[in-house]
Amino acid sequence: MSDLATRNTAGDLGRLSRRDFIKLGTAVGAAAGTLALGSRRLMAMEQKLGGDDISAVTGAQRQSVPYTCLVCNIEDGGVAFIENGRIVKLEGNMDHPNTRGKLCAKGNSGFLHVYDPDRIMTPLLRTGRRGEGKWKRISYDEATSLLAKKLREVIDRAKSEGDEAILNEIVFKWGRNRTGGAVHRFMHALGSNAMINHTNICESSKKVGLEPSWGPDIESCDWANTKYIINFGSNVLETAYFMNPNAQRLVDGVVGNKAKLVSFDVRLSNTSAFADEAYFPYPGTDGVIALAMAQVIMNEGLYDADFIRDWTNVTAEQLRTHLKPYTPEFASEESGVPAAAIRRIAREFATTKPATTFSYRGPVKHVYGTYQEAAIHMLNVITGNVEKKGGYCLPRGMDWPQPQPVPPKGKVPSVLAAPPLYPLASHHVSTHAPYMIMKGEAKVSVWMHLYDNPVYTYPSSHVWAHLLKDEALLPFVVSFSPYMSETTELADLIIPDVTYLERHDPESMPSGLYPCLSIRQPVIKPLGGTQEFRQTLIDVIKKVDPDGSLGIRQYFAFDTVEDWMRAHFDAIPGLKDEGGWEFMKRKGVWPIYGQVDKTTSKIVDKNGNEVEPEYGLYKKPVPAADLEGAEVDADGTIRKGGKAIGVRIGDQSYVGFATPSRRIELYKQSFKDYGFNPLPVYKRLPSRDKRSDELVLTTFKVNVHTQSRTASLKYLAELYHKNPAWIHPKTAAARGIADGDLIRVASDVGYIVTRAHVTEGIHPEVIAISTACGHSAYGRLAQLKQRQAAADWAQGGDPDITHNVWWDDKGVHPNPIIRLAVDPIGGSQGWFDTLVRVSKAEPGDQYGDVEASVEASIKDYEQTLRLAYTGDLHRINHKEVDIDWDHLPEPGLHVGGH
Ligand SMILES: Nc1nc2c(c(=O)[nH]1)N[C@H]1C(S)=C(S)[C@@H](COP(=O)(O)OP(=O)(O)OC[C@H]3O[C@@H](n4cnc5c(=O)[nH]c(N)nc54)[C@H](O)[C@@H]3O)O[C@H]1N2
Ligand SMILES: Nc1nc2c(c(=O)[nH]1)N[C@H]1C(S)=C(S)[C@@H](COP(=O)(O)OP(=O)(O)OC[C@H]3O[C@@H](n4cnc5c(=O)[nH]c(N)nc54)[C@H](O)[C@@H]3O)O[C@H]1N2
Ligand code: SF4
Ligand SMILES: [Mo]
Repeated sequence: MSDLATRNTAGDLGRLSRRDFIKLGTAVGAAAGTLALGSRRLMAMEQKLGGDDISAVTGAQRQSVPYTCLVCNIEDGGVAFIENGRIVKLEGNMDHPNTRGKLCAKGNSGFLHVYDPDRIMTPLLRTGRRGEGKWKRISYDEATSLLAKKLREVIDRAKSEGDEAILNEIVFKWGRNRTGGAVHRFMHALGSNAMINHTNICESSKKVGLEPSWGPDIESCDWANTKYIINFGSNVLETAYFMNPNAQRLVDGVVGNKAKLVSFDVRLSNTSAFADEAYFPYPGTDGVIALAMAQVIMNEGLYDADFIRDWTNVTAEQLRTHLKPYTPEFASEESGVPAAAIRRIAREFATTKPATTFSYRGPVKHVYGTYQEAAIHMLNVITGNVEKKGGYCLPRGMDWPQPQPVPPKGKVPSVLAAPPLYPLASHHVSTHAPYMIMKGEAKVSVWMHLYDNPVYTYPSSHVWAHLLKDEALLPFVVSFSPYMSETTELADLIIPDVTYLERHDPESMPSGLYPCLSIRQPVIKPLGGTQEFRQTLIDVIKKVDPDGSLGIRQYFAFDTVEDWMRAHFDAIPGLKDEGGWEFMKRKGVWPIYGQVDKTTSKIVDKNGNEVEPEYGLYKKPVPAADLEGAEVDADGTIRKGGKAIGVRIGDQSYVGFATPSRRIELYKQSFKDYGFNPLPVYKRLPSRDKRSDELVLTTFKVNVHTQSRTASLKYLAELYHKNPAWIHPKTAAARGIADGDLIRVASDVGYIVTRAHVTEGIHPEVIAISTACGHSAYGRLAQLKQRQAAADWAQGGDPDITHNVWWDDKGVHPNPIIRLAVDPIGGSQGWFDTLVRVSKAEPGDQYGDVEASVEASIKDYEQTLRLAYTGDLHRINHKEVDIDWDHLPEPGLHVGGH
């Protein structure tokens, strides 16, 4: 009854017009004698989202500036509201077609990055031993001169010795790089190819499972219009790629469109909790479940025969033969998911149209994760759900031109960037860098880090600390971080970047079905004379090559950072006519497709009609000019100049997919060339055969934190700051562990001491620990040292942090005990394969204790190399592949991954 009453009231209020509000405001205001202010405040209450905003305190109109979020990497569109030069609020940009005016909790809290009292406000030069915490403040001018001098020394040595390989001693490692090509420009200008990113600890086996098959590295599901979704190990509602835009549309689909959601996760994630059906497979068995579903679909004739015939490089018969071993009963034995459920879900998926899968790190962060992704992808292909409304679509991003001239790549491939034993791993194998350097396979003179915290974020993270402390192996280490992270504190020189709200970047993220470009721009003047990374690059290059005689300076001929941005955006047809860079500064995003309908949240035109996204991209016609002089093969492939440019079906010529045959290549010849199975297979992992006293350790992300970056944001830390280990009641009871008990979690490289969170929401053979807590650096709040004095390079204090923190548990970080184990195909770290022994803490154990051995991790490295295509275990694991094992391609330096 009261519920109804509340709703009625809300309904009446909802019908009040703007005029009514102002009238009301005037009356109230007049009575209080504050007419003008009263009405303005009330106008603030009825603000258009993303539009005008008025301070409720002073009545002042706030300035609004659009930007692109980067609290996580989904790149939502935002609008910052500024009052007296200070950011007071962030909101979603209503013009961004995928964000639709909504930011998540992290996005809303992002301005705290700017005002983090422990932010590094000046370049710092190390004065004590590495990691001792002794720094000297220097100017940006001194800092960029020092870095330029170190780089120039390498260049001069390469010249005098006539050996360009020396240039690869300049190494750049990034984690989150959203610079729109700036780092590549910088490194290639210097002549080095030695660039590595974090993608192999992120999701690279997903990418390698998809790219050779259909071109891009990810899918974009049409959540809102679908009728059936199978989620394999992604946590769309709180993490996952495109988290905020995907979560919005997942809810639209499930609630608004009555789509069914079936979710596979080893624990009850918030996404699984929201699903119609949730399953808890044994870790690393999603692939066999997908293969069994594919078998059911093929055997029962539920597949899309036309799509397989016209658009793949396999026949239905070939698939049926390949899938023969993967019965639902076999999949059930491996995964623990009932065979009847596998069969029924397969039938439902194939007969409910449209349908789509979505998958993220759950299936791929295992050794052989590439096969798992390829198997899941195949379900969409054989049911013909690809690029359909409500189906499994290609990602839609947009490109921007690079300012001319663009430097060519370095002349010599880098062994760090493209390890020879991983020829299919097109996204680097960055976990291997420390081991390769320790073994003398790569020499480093200058090591630069951007947005990168391997001492916290990598598996066996202690190995990175070990490497970074070694001044012989890494003689000069530079960090561009504005925060004193676990990694940055081991640098020699820090040249702090500004925060994402104070700098320029071009952006495009395929976070929905509407492709768009967006920008980052300073929404306020960078605080305290700090300088953005892009400017630092310009300054360094100008100092490396002061007179242009090295031929490097020409690539950085920008007077200002804004000139650089103009060069990107003023050259885009269509955007240029609307004002180019000036348009982007005003709107933050382009194109503007329409507006967000207030009741349906769909993008509509000015008449209220939905602006439908484009579907069927692969069916666009090949341009007539391209067809001139082209030839058509017997199988319909259109070729020109030796290259496939499309597919001929009947009398139509379609562009097809971005693969060598323009079809979806479920059969991957490149895999076979190295002795891997060209079609997706299931490989039983060692974790499946574990001892009964062992558990599989899984880590996961939570909705209000991003990687290592947000523990110092008060609003978020208050919501989530400790991470006890999830453990099943039966598993806990067998070890005498009760909820809240201190426990030891030990792998073969070390142990941590943490607490137990006993819950039924987890597979009994799994223990799960969230990531984002347990910092040993990253400012005072992250370490719960908020009462300590600020460092002298920081911004000072924030009473909300020094006097208003009620919690006394910062959590325990699991990464030191996570074992290195890499997928030999995609080169991706098997995060979820570490076996651990869990027991009650031992006498003397303290909460937060961590022990980890570098020697043990080196053994893991040697072990994982045995799986690489040249290794002995590879042959044993791929006996079924019909290949001349004595004539595998020689490992060699290759250009992949540059
Ligand atoms: N809030 C938030 N959102 C983020 C990020 C963030 O830091 N915070 N980071 C962004 C980035 S970089 C990424 S890569 C994405 C990652 O997005 P997700 O992949 O969605 O997130 P994860 O937590 O890494 O892992 C997903 C799930 O896999 C489960 N899992 C583990 N092993 C298995 C398995 O064998 N099978 C199945 N089915 N499930 C398993 C875990 O329990 C976990 O719930 O998130 C992005 N979005
Ligand atoms: N146990 C466990 N570990 C994981 C994961 C997991 O699921 N479990 N997930 C993994 C995944 S998916 C990923 S993508 C990686 C991410 O790993 P990383 O890319 O290493 O981590 P981030 O925390 O995103 O950012 C690293 C650093 O960027 C710097 N930084 C922050 N803001 C700025 C800025 O404005 N400018 C500049 N220049 N620098 C800045 C800070 O020093 C910060 O520590 O972590 C992985 N680690
Ligand atoms: S998901 Fe949240 S933090 Fe990530 S970009 Fe979007 S609003 Fe920002
Ligand atoms: Mo990631």
